[in-house]
Amino acid sequence: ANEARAFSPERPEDRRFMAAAIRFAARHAGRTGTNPAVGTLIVRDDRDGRGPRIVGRGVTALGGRPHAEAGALAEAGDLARGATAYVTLEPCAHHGRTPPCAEALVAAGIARVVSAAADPDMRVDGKGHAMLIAGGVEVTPRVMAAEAARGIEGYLTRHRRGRPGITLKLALSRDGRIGIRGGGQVKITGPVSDSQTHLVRARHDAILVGAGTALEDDPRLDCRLPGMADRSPARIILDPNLRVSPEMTVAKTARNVSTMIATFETADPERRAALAAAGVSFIACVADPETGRVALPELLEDLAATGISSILVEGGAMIAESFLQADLVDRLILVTGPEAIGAAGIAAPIDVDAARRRYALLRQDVFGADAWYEFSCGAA
Ligand code: AOF
Ligand code: ZN
Repeated sequence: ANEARAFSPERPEDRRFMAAAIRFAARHAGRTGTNPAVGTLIVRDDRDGRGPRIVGRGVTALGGRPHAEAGALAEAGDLARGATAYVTLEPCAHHGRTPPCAEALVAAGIARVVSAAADPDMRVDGKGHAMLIAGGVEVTPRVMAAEAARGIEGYLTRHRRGRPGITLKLALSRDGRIGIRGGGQVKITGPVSDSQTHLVRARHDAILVGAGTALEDDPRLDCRLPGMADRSPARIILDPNLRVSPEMTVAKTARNVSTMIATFETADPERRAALAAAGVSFIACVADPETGRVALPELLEDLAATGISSILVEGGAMIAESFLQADLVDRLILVTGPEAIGAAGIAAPIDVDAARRRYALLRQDVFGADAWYEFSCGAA
């Protein structure tokens, strides 16, 4: 209750500016390393009849530093004095590689801070707001918190659960199949949803597929949107028995795009050496004592420890099923194409109707002849 009294109430214009700050933050989504992509807008109202105007904008820099507030304050200069800062995450309170943003906001004379998502990082977690209030700044927290959290889901999940945020994406034929066993890469969706998929790839730290998919499709697993070649996430191949060979595309391009194979320690050492020589790195995994398959929670924990906050799981019915069964999916994307595959097809582990019953629908779109559905699966 004390805390509530210390905060100042939301104002009518707050949601509009916070929404803009969230959109601004999205520019660097997936490109800020282990740091969340945060947006900051500095807004002042000189009460001269012109209404509030934006005098500074900032987004967490590529790689994670400097933080968003620094850029926005630099752009605003003296105009920051007496202004309101809209920040999509609670400003930080710790001396890391940069001084605390809360301190910088106070020093610049910001009169009011409106923040969205709470920061679970133990070094912040309420201390940023406290530092601002102690410095005489009015604070209005949790404005559009859910919307802001959605943009940094991976970061939040890594902090709260010690594993990366998981998005599972499945392309389904009209009759609910995801491909044909032994049939190679089957085209299910059209070009518009395919470019959306590449955009989704760019927003994740890593793409994960099973060895089966890798062997069947020999995929590139990169972001092929024009001008976005450098946005390709790392590739993770779940290959416990090391079946991937050095001749495959992922291995041949491992020098350009970080490529990791999750494999049992018992995997063939010669093949391992050949892949390593091609630039592939390895992450050791253990078997689930019951199923004999890769123990996913342990693997995800290890991947989080390497700094991976978000993973897009893209391939293989078995892999998809394992993630769903283990309740490890935070976001589910289902894209349905117009054609049927027929009885020879591999049945999807989940379809749109089942997903609608189980999860909350976040977004629904039509891309060419395809339908695109996004569900939120967890408590996040
Ligand atoms: C902010 N603004 O733009 C971001 C913040 O390693 P450091 O020193 O950069 O600190 C990382 C932490 O900073 C990260 O875990 C999160 O708590 C916060 N990120 N904070 O005020 C920003 N990206
Ligand atoms: Zn900061």
